[in-house]
This record gives sequence, C-alpha cells and structure tokens, in this order.
Amino acid sequence: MEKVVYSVRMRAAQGAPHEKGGRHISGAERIVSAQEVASIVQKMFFRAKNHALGEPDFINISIERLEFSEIKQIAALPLVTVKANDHGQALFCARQLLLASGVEEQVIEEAIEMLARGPSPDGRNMRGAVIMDAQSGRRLEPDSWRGVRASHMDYTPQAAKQLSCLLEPLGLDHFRVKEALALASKVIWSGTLAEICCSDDPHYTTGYVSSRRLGYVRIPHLKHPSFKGGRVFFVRLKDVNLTEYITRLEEEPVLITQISAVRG
Ligand code: WAQ
Ligand code: MG
Ligand code: MG
Repeated sequence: MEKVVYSVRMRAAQGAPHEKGGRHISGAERIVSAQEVASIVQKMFFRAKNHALGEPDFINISIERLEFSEIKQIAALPLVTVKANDHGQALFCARQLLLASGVEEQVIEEAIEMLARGPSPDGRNMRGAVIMDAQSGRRLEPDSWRGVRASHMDYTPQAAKQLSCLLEPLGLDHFRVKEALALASKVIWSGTLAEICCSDDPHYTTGYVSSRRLGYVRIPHLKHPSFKGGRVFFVRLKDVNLTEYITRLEEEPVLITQISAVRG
C-alpha cells in the first residue's frame, strides 16, 4: 500500500444523530489508499441508504489520514463453520465454545439473554458492543446506550483478494463475512478473551463465537428471528487494563496482512 492511507468510516442513524439518541441503522469502515476514497464514500452512502433496518436521516462519513508505517499488521483468525441444524443446536454450540474459551457458565447465559432482548437499557440495538467481565458477568462498557465500537481495521488489498479466493468456493465471499472476520480478528488481537455476535439484520441468522484459542467459528441459526442482535466482548480483568483496551479497540489502526486457514 501507499505511504499514506485513509481510514474511511460511516455511521447512519434514524430520527436524530447518534449522539442525540437516534436509532442506529448502519456502520462500516475501510482503510484505503487516496485514489480509492471517493468510490468508498459513494459505496458507503449507498449502503447506509439501502439498509434492511430502514432509511437513515443522518449519515456521518469521516475520513482520517494515517501513516501506513504506524499501522499494526496482524493475521486474520482461522475461519470455520460448525454444523447446527436449528437454533437450539446453535445455542448449544455457542455455549460449548464460550465455555472452552474460558467464559463462566452463568455469564454465557446472561450474554445470550442480552442478545435476545436487545443489549441497550431500553432493549434496543446498540451501535457498539457490550464488554462483559468473563468471570462475574458485570458490564464494563462506559456507555451502555452506545457500547464500544471496534474500529480502524481492514485487509490489505492482497489479503482481501486471498481471502475472497478461499471463501468463494464455499459460497461465503460476501462483505458481511469478510467484515465480521476483520472485526473479530482485531477484537481478539486487542486483548478480548472471546466474543459472541449475532447480526442485527432480522434475516441474517448466522452468527459466530471467536477466541484466540478457537478462531472465528461461524454458527448457522445462532440468531433466532426474534433476537435483536449485538455483540458481547468478554474480557478477563486480570489480563487487560480496561481504559487501554478500549482505546486499542476503538483507535489503534490495524491491517490484516495474513489470512489463516478457511474451512466451510
Ligand atoms: N464494534 C462493536 N460492535 C459492533 C460493531 C463494531 N464495529 N459493528 C456492529 N456492532 C454490533 C452492533 O451492536 C450491531 O447491532 C451488532 O454488532 C451486529 O452488527 O460469518 O452482520 O453488522 O456469516 O449486523 C456475523 C456472521 C454477521 C458473518 C454479523 O453484524 C458470517 C453482522 P452487524
Ligand atoms: Mg455491520
Ligand atoms: Mg447489520
């Protein structure tokens, strides 16, 4: 990539801007070279405007200059899809995977409950993720209306191409899968013990559990159609300094330069 690159980030809300309590509709981000910025902005506008959750009233697109040399280079988590035939089996898988990653049983139940109900205090979607103490289940994100957003991550063009080639024969070469893998890889790199995620799109039912130990594990049917969706980042408080951890998640730019194993 060039010496200077740009972080392009989009967030869209309905009714009011996010900071004035608007409903979150869509968010996306990329790290690209200068000549790509205009086309990415156009694509993000189109994506926000045509979202399944509705048409946004406020679309915020920000562009930030970054020195390539200051961006951390990381590997993607290995990707695998488990077999789950229905929502019950999916929940069973998710519980086992989180348990194997070191999350307490009771905490897992609280997190699943939260994804079903809607993680914000009024039971709606949040723009960001819940941070949860893997031992006590205590919520640690500073703002439980907003949550914490993992940000400033993307693939290098070469890694993106390589990933597409591996996903294509599996029928998974879709922006949703690629974005979720990038996010999950950064989230684990930042010091997260494990993550569980369900889309906020009522029609997209595949979710995932990820951890350093298990990689990115896709779980069909994880999201029941009635689930609100969201993300929970589980942390061990003895492993991370919470303030530094949140800064890393939100601000530290990361490019994925290396793709790990991909299995359908
Ligand atoms: N940081 C933290 N939380 C986020 C972020 C972010 N950058 N983006 C979204 N969230 C939270 C927010 O609460 C959303 O409502 C929720 O996650 C779901 O986001 O392999 O589509 O973008 O087949 O709807 C996973 C499976 C799809 C992909 C996930 O999530 C696959 C998905 P969505
Ligand atoms: Mg998204
Ligand atoms: Mg969505």
